[in-house]
Amino acid sequence: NELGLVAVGFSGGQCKPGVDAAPMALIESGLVDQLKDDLEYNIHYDGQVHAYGDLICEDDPDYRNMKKPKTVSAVTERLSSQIYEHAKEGRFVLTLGGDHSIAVGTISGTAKAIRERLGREMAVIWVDAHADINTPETSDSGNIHGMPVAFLTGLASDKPGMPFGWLKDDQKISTKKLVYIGLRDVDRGEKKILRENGIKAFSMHDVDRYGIGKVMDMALGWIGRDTPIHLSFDIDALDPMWAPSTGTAVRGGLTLREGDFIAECVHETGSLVALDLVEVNPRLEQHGAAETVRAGVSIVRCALGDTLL
Ligand code: DIR
Ligand code: MN
Ligand code: MN
Ligand code: MN
Repeated sequence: NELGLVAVGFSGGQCKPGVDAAPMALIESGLVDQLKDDLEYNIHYDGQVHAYGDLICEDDPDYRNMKKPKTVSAVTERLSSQIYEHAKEGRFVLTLGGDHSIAVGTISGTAKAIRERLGREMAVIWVDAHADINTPETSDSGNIHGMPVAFLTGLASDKPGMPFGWLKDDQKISTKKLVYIGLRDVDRGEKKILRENGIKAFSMHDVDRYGIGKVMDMALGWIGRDTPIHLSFDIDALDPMWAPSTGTAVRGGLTLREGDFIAECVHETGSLVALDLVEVNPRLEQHGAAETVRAGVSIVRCALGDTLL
């Protein structure tokens, strides 16, 4: 049970400071000790929360409507190789964010390692209130945390030498192997992208209609048995009742149990190779911060094999 842990204290993919404090808050609440002692993982961790100070670009003007393109590009490129180094050793990779722009780094790193090690194309389960599949041109905000899926699937790309030009084909994923759960705040341009590319998405409407048990059966059925899975979990998928301390909270979300259930089901497949937990912002809410951190710890424990009985 080898686990690579990467703590990413990065907030440059959106505008609210504080999301960089999440990895330390999660670790201080006992997450790493629990993974070691309760779940018996052998943890490979460099002991740091990476802030990538050397990569933060002072002169970083908007490019194609993206905010801080050079900084986010440099950080995700560095993170991609950190993740790859763990994944190529066959370790499970746990990334504690940070905002969701960091998924450009995490998913590109595991996708490449899984191709090389197993000769397989990896699937991604994206649990989020948002689809994060804006292209720079469809984005209203310019925040790159709303765009990672577009770059990872090749729906958006940059030429070599431009910000996300470093992303190569072997680091990308197929739109056919992507599944969303929990969506409820999807921009108009994103709806068009989802529709035109036939991307599988289970919104909160589907959770209401079928229940989370059936939704998970359908989501995992779409991916198919034995396909390596990267789970990217945005804490704002949970209802603000359970996770209020996040940058773009949206009402009408998953209960904490539904979130844990998703993580449990993905663990049970035996095919989970990596997990991102992102967008916990312990600086936003006076009272809700501790609760939000606790919800994050719970999701990670469930994805890593903790069971109720
Ligand atoms: C919005 C919000 N769709 C955007 N995205 C968020 O800025 O592109 N993603 N909050 O988590
Ligand atoms: Mn997100
Ligand atoms: Mn979100
Ligand atoms: Mn939004």
